[in-house]
Amino acid sequence: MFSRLLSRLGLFAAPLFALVAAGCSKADLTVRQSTLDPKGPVAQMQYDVFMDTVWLVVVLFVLVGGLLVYAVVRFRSRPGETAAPIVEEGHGNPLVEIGLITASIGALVFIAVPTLSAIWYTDDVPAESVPKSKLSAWYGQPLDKAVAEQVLEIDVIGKQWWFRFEYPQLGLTNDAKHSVPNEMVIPKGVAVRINLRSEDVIHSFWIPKIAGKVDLMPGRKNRMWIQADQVGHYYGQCAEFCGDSHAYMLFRVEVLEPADFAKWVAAQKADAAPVAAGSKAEQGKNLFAAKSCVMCHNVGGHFGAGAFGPDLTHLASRKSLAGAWLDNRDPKAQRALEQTSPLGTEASVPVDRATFKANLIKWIGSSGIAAGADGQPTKDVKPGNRMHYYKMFNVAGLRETHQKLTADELDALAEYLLTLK
Ligand code: HEC
Ligand SMILES: [Cu+2]
Repeated sequence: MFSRLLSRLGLFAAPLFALVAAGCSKADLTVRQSTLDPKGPVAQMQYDVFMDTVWLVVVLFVLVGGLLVYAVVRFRSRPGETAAPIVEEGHGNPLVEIGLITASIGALVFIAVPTLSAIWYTDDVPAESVPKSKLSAWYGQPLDKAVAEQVLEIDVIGKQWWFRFEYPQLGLTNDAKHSVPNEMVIPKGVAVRINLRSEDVIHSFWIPKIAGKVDLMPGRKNRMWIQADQVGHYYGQCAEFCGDSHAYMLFRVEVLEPADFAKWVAAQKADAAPVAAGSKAEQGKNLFAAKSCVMCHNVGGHFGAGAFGPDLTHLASRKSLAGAWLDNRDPKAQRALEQTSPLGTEASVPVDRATFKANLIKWIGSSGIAAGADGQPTKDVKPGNRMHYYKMFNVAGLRETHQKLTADELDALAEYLLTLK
């Protein structure tokens, strides 16, 4: 009887165990967006709270489940036994009741202490991390000492469906025509305060291996801090449903050695280099002005009007495109590296020019800027994306026509954008 019970239990338990075992190999836990592979103090703190809770719940599960199984087995009716009389309802055992209430409170306190301290810890940069920053060096000129000893501040602005990053202390802002879209770059081992805002709806900022998630709310400034302890390439994601292309609203975090970070800042502040006269790129640059791209995009040194879409001044220095949805590296080489690298996904292969160009053509050609075969805007890459399609008046008859880009025009635009290092 008892063994039959056990084998029945086993029938249910076996596939469950198989599932758990299959889902939990070490490689699976260190995938691109894994909270179980923390790479900085904030993520580590969040992981620790999670594990505290898991262990407490495991203990409770074993205790309660064990008592239940014991009661079922011990008090089962045996063959030949007459049915036991139903136990009369009584007040119960006060000692057991008080014990259980005390144990429940104890369990809650056990979870509350690390949870509350983690909430305080993740809210703002702890005092001991403050004097480490080297803002003056990164800014390229001496700063006031009071300013120089502040932590590095990054303003993160959520838009449908991409992130804009601004570094107010370093002069990399949208107002200064030098904002950084889609790929946030930070120095290794330095505390960074993140100020979160939204220019439209609610978004949420999340880099599973480094920290998160905190919401970006319209009309409100939220705050968190991060620090990454390993150089590398990390994957982030909007974690609050924000419309059609929410699932495509990714971003990247590039963690550099402080010296490389200083070089990156200097490069970002430079204007775009002039394009060679008579080149395909020059043709693309002219199209960029003629085909309304300038209305939404800034290219420092070339055009300076657009602020609605991402700043493209240093587009060609980025590893991804369109809210980090399209990867400009060789995807096969990157996957292979991620599977073999002992560090997991932190290593990154360099950008592949052919992949980058194909992505640009795919993006511009399907963004609604170019009309599809039926004359209607196409939006394959990111459904509903805000890179709009303009209806133009054609000179001959002042009739509305759709903005169409030929394959040659797309090629020229891509060649131009690829010069924006
Ligand atoms: C109505 C404004 C608007 C116009 C006009 C416009 N864009 Fe965009 N563009 C956007 C927005 C918004 C995005 C971000 C889309 C997203 O990721 O969801 C974008 C993204 C891009 C990106 C990817 C940027 C990145 O950092 O990943 C490129 C490249 C680009 N546009 C090129 C062009 C070109 C070339 C033209 C002209 C043919 C053009 N855009 C016209 C608004 C515009
Ligand atoms: Cu979102």
